[in-house]
Amino acid sequence: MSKNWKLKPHVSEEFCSRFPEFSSLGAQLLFNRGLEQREQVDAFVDPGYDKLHNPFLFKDMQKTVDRIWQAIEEKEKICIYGDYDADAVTANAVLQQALGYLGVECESYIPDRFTEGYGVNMEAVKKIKDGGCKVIISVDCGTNSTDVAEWCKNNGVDFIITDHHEIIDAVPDAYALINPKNPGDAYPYHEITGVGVAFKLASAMLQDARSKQHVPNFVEGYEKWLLDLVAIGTVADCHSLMGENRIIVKFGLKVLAKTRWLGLRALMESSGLNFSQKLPDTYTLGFTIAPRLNAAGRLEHANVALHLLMEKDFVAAQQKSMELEAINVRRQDLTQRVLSEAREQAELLGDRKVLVLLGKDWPKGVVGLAAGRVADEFHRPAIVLEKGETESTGSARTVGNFNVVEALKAASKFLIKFGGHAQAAGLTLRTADYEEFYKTILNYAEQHLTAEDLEPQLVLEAKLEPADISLETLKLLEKFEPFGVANPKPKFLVEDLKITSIRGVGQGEKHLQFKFDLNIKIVEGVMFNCASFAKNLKVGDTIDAAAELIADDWNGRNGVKLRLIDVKRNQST
Ligand SMILES: [Mn+2]
Repeated sequence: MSKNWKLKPHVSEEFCSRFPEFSSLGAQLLFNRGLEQREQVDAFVDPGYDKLHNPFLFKDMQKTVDRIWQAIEEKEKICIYGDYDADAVTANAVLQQALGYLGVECESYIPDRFTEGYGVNMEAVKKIKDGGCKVIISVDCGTNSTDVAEWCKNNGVDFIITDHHEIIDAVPDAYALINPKNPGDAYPYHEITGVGVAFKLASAMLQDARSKQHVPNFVEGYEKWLLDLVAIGTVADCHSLMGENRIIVKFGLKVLAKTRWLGLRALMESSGLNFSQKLPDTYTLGFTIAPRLNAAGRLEHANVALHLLMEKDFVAAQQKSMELEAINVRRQDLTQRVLSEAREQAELLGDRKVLVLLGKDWPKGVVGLAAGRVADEFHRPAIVLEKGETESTGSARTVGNFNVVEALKAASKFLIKFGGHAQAAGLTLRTADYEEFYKTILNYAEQHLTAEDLEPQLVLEAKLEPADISLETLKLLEKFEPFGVANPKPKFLVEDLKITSIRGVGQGEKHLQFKFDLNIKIVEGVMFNCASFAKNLKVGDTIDAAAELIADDWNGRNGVKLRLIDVKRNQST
């Protein structure tokens, strides 16, 4: 089935005239990203490192920095406590590395997904205190651990929270709360991730160390070597890549190509990445590196990933990365198995507007991945749960503007716990209430899920004229990199493509290679994993396409071609 194509409204002449250094196509892309003021456009085009915000804008930053110095001087033990996803694991590593540079070895603690669940738990904090730690620094979590904050306060532990999550109830009474969502905080950027906040603390410590001349042989700009991991965590956490995150990711990608993290180097080697030919991009971070870091916490324990990142011996790092690679292969197999069983169940449910799927032996670590895929494939909100005797745990993913947390709230009397964002949430359900829960969710969807939400949509940024299919446009697109959330790789509408050659390639000929006659020139195109409709196309047909413009450097060529994402038979033929 072809998707519904939505072409962005055409930019005005007046808007184009304000940015004369851009072609009208370039102006259209700026406009589509909401970049309308001169300063916004300049900051976007030139995301300079010196434009990162001052870490001391966080309300509790100075207090935290002073406390850490005190711990260093008095040789108090510090423990960094973080969750098990890639954002948290990179945050943990970044902070450990920076404090290590300042001469203090920190301990780290990551809860077990299967026995402890996410967030800061009291049992763990008690254990950490019994182990002699007086300072606990949380990364990517802790904002809503009000009970832990109170316990720490009463038991002689200074609990420093670094986090980016919303405050749900009360502000925790912690020693410090470094979170842009802290009421009254002056930090201006709210899209920062967990690893971003950890990096801010690291930068603040390093700045302070320099001004106090605390560290002999202090290397100016040392913190830049941390940026590759910060970029990985930021992309993994699916936050906007506009604003400060754009600067972080842009520089992080440069640093990654010559990374100093031996563990990361080993991981790239074992996953077949090689940057001598082509520099890493956000796709590499999001689809190769982050899934591997996440795999450890999904199937076993996130310490496997953290210990790899912190490894100082390359041979040991290679061993650890092979171990992680093997876990990731298992994670892929498990996801495929759960996905195929989930698909079968979904088919049986017919045209129910929301899919709630339940399976024994669907590991909790991968049900979220399966829910995302099911929602995508069936164009419907999906909830996928691991079925347990009494409790079933899983994840929800949405489509369109349907808010899954609100949907879960409407059915909360059947839930033991739930939480998350509009697009994605986690939940634990009383297994016996599955039927009632499903009915309630369907009722809610009946009222709140619109026909538009259920329509598979493809947003196209502009119509690409034959003359725009050029190296010049490719250069324009490079200025918009790195792509990601809030700054997607542009997809275009290309009309009247007359097929002069078509050929199946790859296993089972699942990819198609085209040549098109565009009157003024011949253009090549490629379509990966074609649907059956595309396979019926033949020479002489004229099609319209939703496509990206990509480089064609095969055999030393220096050209461009179209990567077709969706095609439709041209209406006028
Ligand atoms: Mn996070």
